[in-house]
Amino acid sequence: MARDWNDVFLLDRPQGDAAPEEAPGAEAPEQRRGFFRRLRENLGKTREALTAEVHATLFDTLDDETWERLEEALIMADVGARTTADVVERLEQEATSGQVEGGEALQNRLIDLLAERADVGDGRIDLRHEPTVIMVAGVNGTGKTTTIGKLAWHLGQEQQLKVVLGAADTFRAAAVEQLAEWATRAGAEIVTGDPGSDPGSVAFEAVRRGREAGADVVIVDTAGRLHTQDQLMDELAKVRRVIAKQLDGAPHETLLTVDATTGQNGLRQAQLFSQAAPVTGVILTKLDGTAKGGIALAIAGELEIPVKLIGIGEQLEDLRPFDPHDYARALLDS
Ligand SMILES: Nc1nc2c(ncn2[C@@H]2O[C@H](COP(=O)(O)OP(=O)(O)O)[C@@H](O)[C@H]2O)c(=O)[nH]1
Ligand SMILES: [Mg+2]
Repeated sequence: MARDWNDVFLLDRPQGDAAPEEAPGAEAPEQRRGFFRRLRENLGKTREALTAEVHATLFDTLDDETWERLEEALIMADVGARTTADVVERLEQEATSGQVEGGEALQNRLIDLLAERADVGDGRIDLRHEPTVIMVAGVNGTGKTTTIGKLAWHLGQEQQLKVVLGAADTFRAAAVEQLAEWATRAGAEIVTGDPGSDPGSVAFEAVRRGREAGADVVIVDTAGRLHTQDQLMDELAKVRRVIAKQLDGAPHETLLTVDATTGQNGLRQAQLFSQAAPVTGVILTKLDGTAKGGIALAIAGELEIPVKLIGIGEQLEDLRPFDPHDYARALLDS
């Protein structure tokens, strides 16, 4: 699973003679450590609560109450009923059969089991198409435009790829301006339509322009607010069809933004969207707020959709690849 940007992006780039730290997209290890430290801080409350419960249960006599209390604590942390039940059942089996002994070993095993459940599908983003088309969907306010901006920056500035952005959220003029600002920072080209114009035609034009300009990546922003859920899903399906008409096999990635602070509601959103379109990955945003954090494990574990990126703020450096093991450790560590 991906820990660094260079692990996330699957590129056809010839391996040059440059030292690894000079390769495009390489970053200093302290950047990753800094992000992880902030993630741990943000999830501090959840970690304290979970760790206290783990100490009160796994480090004590193991009985039925142990497993019930542990389940409750994980569900409170947003881990999701099914993932929690599976993980705790497995841990109980291993503990009663004597496979894993001792409080600390059980705690470590719990971290491993949670990480395993979250490690589903391919966490990478395949950029080997010409161009690769990424469609970003999600409920209004979950962080689509901001995330696209950050992603475009990493692709354009770090990976030195040519990026075209499609501003297919034509419902709000401000949405286009917001994306245009990010395009400038990222050194990306932007394709826009008139306010209120057809989102499909903007998406179509963005992909057309991407092909014409020999872009490496085209990222299409979409609207997340329509009168009804059905209308929203129809619109997304239409944008997808239009993109496919312009380029066979596209969109290659459909990424869904989920606001982590919405907890189990985020899980339901992901469920609905993935029924309407083949979602290839989730971007979990706002892990810097009141999020309990377990939702990352619930989405991956229950929907089998990989969480590819996580966001912990509004700045450029606040978006990073998701690593299940690091994440489980940030949630539950002594
Ligand atoms: N705190 C925090 N705010 C975020 C994050 N991602 C996005 N936002 C903010 O959430 C708001 C909505 O984001 P936006 O990208 O416009 O959402 P969209 O409607 O889905 O395009 C903006 O004010 C963003 O700056 C995040 O990871 N953390
Ligand atoms: Mg937006």
